[in-house]
Amino acid sequence: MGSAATSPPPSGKLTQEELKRVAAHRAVELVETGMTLGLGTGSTAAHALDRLGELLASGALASVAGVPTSLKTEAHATRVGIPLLELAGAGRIHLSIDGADEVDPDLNLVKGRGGSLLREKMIEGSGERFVVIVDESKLVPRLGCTGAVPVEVVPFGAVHTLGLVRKVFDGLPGFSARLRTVPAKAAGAEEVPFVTDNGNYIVEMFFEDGIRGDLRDISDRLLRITGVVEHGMFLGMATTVIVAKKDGTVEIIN
Ligand code: ABF
Repeated sequence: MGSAATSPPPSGKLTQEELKRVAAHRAVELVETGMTLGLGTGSTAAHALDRLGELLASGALASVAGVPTSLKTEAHATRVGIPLLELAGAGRIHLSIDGADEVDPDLNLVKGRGGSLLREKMIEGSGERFVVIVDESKLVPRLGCTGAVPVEVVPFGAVHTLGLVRKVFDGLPGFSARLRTVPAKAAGAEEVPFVTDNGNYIVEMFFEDGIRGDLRDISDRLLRITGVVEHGMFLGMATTVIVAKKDGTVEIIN
C-alpha cells in the first residue's frame, strides 16, 4: 500500500463540504473520455457527479457513461447530463467513484449508512478500479468505530433475521443491533422501517469500540444467514482512497 501527500495547503481552513469537493474533484481527474463509470451515492459522490456534468457540458470530456448506485444518484446524474447505463448492459466498468462512512488502515470500508450498500457493492465490485473519496474524518483505526454497520435484509421475517444477526455477536460486550426506522409519513404510526431502493430493510449493528476480529469470517457468517442480502463492510474492494485533509493537503492511498 502506498501513500502520497500532494497539493500545497491553501490559505484558510476548508469546511468539511469543501474537503468533500476537493476529494471528489481529484477523483474525477482520473476519468477519461469513453470510460464507463460506477456512480456513487452520498454527499461526497454528489460533488463528483456535479463535476462530471460540468466537464461534459464544457466539452472537456467528450463522452462517458455511468451506472448509478441508487435512485437518488440516477436522478442527480440525469439532471447534470451524465448518460446512464443499466448494470447488465454496461459491459466493462472502468472506474467507480464513491464516498464511504469509514476507511480502516487496510482500506476496508463501511458503506451504506445512506442505505445504498447493495447496489454500491454490486456495481463497485464489478468494476476495474474503485476510487473512494473521503475527508479525513472518515479514517478510523477499526471498522464500526463511528456508527452503524448496516446489513440489508429481506422484509419477510426481518425481526427474526435481526435475532440471527445478534447471535453472530453473542456475548460481545457493547454490541447491539436494531432495525433502522424512519418517522412515519402516515398518521398513527411513529416509526416505520427504512426501505432501501431494492424494497428491503436495514439492520444496524453497533460496536462499542469498533469490530475486533476477523472481518472476513464475520462477513461470511453474516452472509450465511438466510434473510441477509448483503452487508456494508466492503473488504479489499477499494483500489485507491483519496483523502482530503483539513490542512489542505490531499493524500492518495493505493
Ligand atoms: C455512500 O455514501 C455510502 O455508502 C456511504 O453511506 C455514504 C457516505 O456519504 P457521505 O459522502 O455523504 O458522507 O457512498
